Amino acid sequence: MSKPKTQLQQLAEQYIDLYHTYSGNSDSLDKQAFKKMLEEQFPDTDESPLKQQKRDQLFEEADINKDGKLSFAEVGRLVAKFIAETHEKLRK
Ligand SMILES: [Ca+2]
Repeated sequence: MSKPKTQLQQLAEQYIDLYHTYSGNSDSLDKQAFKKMLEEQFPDTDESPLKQQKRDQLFEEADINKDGKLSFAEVGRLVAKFIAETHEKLRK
């Protein structure tokens, strides 16, 4: 019988699953896939023009190598930032 997975191993697998839900077989997220991810993972986000502008800005910031798509590592940085922000909020 294999050992139960540690919390960190489970977290890694969940992130990998999440990423591939939106990247499909392409191994990167384009703007459309990124939009879908934000809509589904943050369902209470409104769709005002301002929010769309923010989403585009978020995409540009996350796209470190400026190739117009988000790699596994680029989305990982965004998720790490989100986790850090959530942690900050919870500490208050
Ligand atoms: Ca990129």
